[in-house]
Amino acid sequence: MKNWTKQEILEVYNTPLMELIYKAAETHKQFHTVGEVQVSSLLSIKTGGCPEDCAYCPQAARYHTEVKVHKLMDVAEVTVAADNAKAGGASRMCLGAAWREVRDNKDFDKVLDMVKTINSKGLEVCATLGMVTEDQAKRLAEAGLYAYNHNLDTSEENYNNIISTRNYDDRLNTIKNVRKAGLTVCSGGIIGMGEKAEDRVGMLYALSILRPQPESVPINALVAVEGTPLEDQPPVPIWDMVRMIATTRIVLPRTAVRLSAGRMSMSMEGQALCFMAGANSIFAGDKLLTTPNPEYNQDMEMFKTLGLTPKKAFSDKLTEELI
Ligand code: SAM
Ligand code: DTB
Ligand code: SF4
Repeated sequence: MKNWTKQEILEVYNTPLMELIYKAAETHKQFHTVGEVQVSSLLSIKTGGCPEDCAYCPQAARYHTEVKVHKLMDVAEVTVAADNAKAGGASRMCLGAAWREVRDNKDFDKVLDMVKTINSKGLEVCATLGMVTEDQAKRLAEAGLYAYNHNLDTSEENYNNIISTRNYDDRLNTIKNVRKAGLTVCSGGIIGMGEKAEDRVGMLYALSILRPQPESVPINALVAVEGTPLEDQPPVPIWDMVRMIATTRIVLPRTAVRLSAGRMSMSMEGQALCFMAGANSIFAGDKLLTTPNPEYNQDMEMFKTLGLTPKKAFSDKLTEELI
């Protein structure tokens, strides 16, 4: 496995676009099945009221956004959502909670029940619940969790311009705990927060030096939400998204690169370039956690037009290959 330097990643990132897409597509073809895209479902099981100050996030209690606080959902409601997701062709379901960290209480027991239930339906279950200890990660693994999402979001240098209530080491430490529990790691970030190309590269570098490397890397385009400090950020040019996905694909050849938030403002042609450049998955369903996402039927139309097929659950290469 190649040990990338920041300079080398920056050179990849700055490659003329057509050449970059071409190289990324070659890597994609070598390590993945062209045209296979995982349909993932996203559910906000606990919404809003979060004590953290992530500048991009509409769920932070301190910002005045339109998000309504909702306590932890019931297992029965989550079960219905999982059945619907499966019927819609999803092979992975991600549960998100607006928590700073997991606490050992009844709510956590409930989340463990949700994981058990969804896993028993043959879906890959992912959760993103904030910081976790090794013991908590182990309990999630025992309940049948497949992946834990914990994003680095940006470079270490830029981190405290975006978030002050925790630091990069806190994030890396949770990722370590997740690994020790034998879970697969999903960790990526956001572009369009006013960061420099060097920050995008710095984030990819930080992900590339993890051993094993993350099995899954979500690339989000900022959804600028009114009331958050980043509300006035201009939309990310589609070319930046394609460039970021292509660079991620080349630097992390075996990883599942996820075209995550921000598809509302992308054309089908723009998304096609993202798939060409190595994107392996989308979130389907008309809502992400709190913000809109393309209509399900529109995405299915896109799959038809582009000749994409939904990926089956648990068909990824083994973790050992990422070491
Ligand atoms: N509270 C947990 C945490 O922060 O780890 C889990 C949920 S949090 C909403 C999960 C991820 O969603 C964040 O790390 C961030 O990358 C992404 N996210 C949140 N708000 C976003 C936005 N407005 N645009 C794009 N991505 C966003
Ligand atoms: C990730 O990287 N993106 C998803 C998932 N992991 C949890 C979340 C996107 C959230 C977008 C803003 C919202 O809908 O609140
Ligand atoms: Fe809270 Fe997560 Fe939003 Fe940060 S990203 S404010 S930790 S829900």
